[in-house]
Amino acid sequence: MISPLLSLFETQGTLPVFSPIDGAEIARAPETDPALMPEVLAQATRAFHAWREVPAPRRGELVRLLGEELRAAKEELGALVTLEVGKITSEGLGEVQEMIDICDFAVGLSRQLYGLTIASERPGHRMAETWLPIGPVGIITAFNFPVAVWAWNAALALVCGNPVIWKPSEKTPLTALATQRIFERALSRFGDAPEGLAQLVIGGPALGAALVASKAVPVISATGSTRMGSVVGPAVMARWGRPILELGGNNAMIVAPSADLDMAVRAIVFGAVGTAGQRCTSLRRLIVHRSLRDDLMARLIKAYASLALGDPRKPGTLIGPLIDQAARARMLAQLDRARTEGGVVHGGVALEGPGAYVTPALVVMPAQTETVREETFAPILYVLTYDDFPDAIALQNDVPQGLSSCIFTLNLREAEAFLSASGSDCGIANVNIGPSGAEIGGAFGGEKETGGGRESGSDAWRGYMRRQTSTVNYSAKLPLAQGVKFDV
Ligand code: UN1
Repeated sequence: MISPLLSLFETQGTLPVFSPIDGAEIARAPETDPALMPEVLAQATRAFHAWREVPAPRRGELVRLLGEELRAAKEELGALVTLEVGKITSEGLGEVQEMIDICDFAVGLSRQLYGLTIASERPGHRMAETWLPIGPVGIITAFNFPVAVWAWNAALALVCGNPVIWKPSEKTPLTALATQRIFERALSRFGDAPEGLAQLVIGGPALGAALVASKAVPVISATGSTRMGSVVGPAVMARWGRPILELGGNNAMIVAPSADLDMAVRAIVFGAVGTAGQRCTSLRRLIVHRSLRDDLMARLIKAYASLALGDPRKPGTLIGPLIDQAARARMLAQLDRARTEGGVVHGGVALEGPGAYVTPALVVMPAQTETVREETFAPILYVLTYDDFPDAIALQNDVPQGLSSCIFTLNLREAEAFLSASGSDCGIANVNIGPSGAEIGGAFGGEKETGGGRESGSDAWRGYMRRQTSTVNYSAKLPLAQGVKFDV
C-alpha cells in the first residue's frame, strides 16, 4: 500500500506516477476526461449559488474541520509528499503544517472579511464597502508545493464563499487525491455543504485550458513557471477573469560587511539547498561584499561538503532528489553554460544510480550573466561580488523576477535602505533571514515576472471576493454628487 490515505482505485488509473526517490513508477492515477469539464464547471456554479448564501462563520466551520482532519493525517500526508516529490521528512511535514496554519488563519478570517464605511459628501447618505463571494476559483498548482498551495487558495476561497476546482501538477496527483480524501472527511462531519464545493481534476493541459477559458471561473490562481503564467494570465484577462499569478523567482541575499556570518551561512545553506533548490523562494544569488567573499566561500564549501544527500526518508538526510531526470539535465546544462560565461563551479555532480540526485552547486560568477538572470529550479547558487552598497541593490534588482530577497547586515542604515522605495523591488524582502520559508500570515507573491499576485495571509483574501461600494440615501432629497444640478 502506497499510503493509507489512498484507495486501490486511486492507484490503478492511467496517469503514471513516479517517485523521485528511485525513479520507479509507484502508481497510476485516475485521470479526468476533458469531456467532463463542462459538467465540472456547471457543478461548481451550482455549488456557488448555495455556498454564497451560507454565513461566512459557518463556512469557516468547514475550514476548521479541514484543519482538524489535516492535523490527524499530518504524518500520512507528509510521508506521501516525501514519496511523490522527494522532500525530506521534516519538509514534507512542514508542508502539511503550512496547510494547517492557513486553515487556522482562514477560520479567524471567516468572522472578519471587513469592509469600510466612507464619509459621504451628501447629507443623509451613507457610503460603505462590502466584500461578497465572487464565484468558483480555479487553482492550478506546481509539483514543488503539491498540497500547501492548494490550501492557501482553498481555505481563503471557501471562507470567502467560493467553490474551488483544483488542477494539480501531473507529477503529483497522489498527494492531491489524498488531500481530497481529507477534505471529504471534513465535509462529512460538516454535514450540509453543497455537492461539488471542492473538485479535483487530474490530467494534462486540456483540463487547465478549460478552466482558464471558462467564464464560470472568475478567479484563476496559478502557481508555476513564468512561461506558464505568460499563457494563463493573458488568457484569463481576455475573458475578463482575474488571474492571481505566483510565478518564478530569482531570489538573492546581500551579505554586507557587518553580517553575522554564522547566521548567514546557515540561512544560505537552507535557502539554497533546502527542498533541493526547488522552492520558488529558493536562494539563487548571493551578492557578497568583496571583503568577505573568500572567507564566506570557504565556509560554504565546508558546509556543503557536510550535507547528507540521499533518500529523503532517512533521518539525517538534508537534500533529497530533484523531481526527475529532466530537472537534473536542466541543472547540468545551466552549469555548463555558466562555465562558458566564466563561472567557477564547486559541486554540481550527478550521482550514479536511480533517482535524480545531484550535489548542490556553488558557482562564482564574474558578472550577472544571462544564465544567472534565469531561474533554474535546482540547487545552484551563483555568487557575485560587490564593493559599494548601491551596486548590491542594483544587482539584486537587475533580474526579470521579483519574488523574494534578503540582506544580512547589522547596519541599520543598510537594512532600512534595503526595505525602502529605492531598495529591493521584490514582494518579499527580509533582514537577517533567508528568502524562503515564509510564514502564512504575510501576503505571499512578487512583482515583475513573478506575476504580481498575492496569496496566503494579510489581505490576500480580497483577491477572492468582489468589492461592492454602496451609497444609501436615507434623506428625503436627491442631491447629486460634485454639486451637479439636474432638476426635472
Ligand atoms: C513555492 O515554492 O511555491 O516561503 C511556495 C516558502 C514557502 C512557500 C513556497 N512557505 O518557501
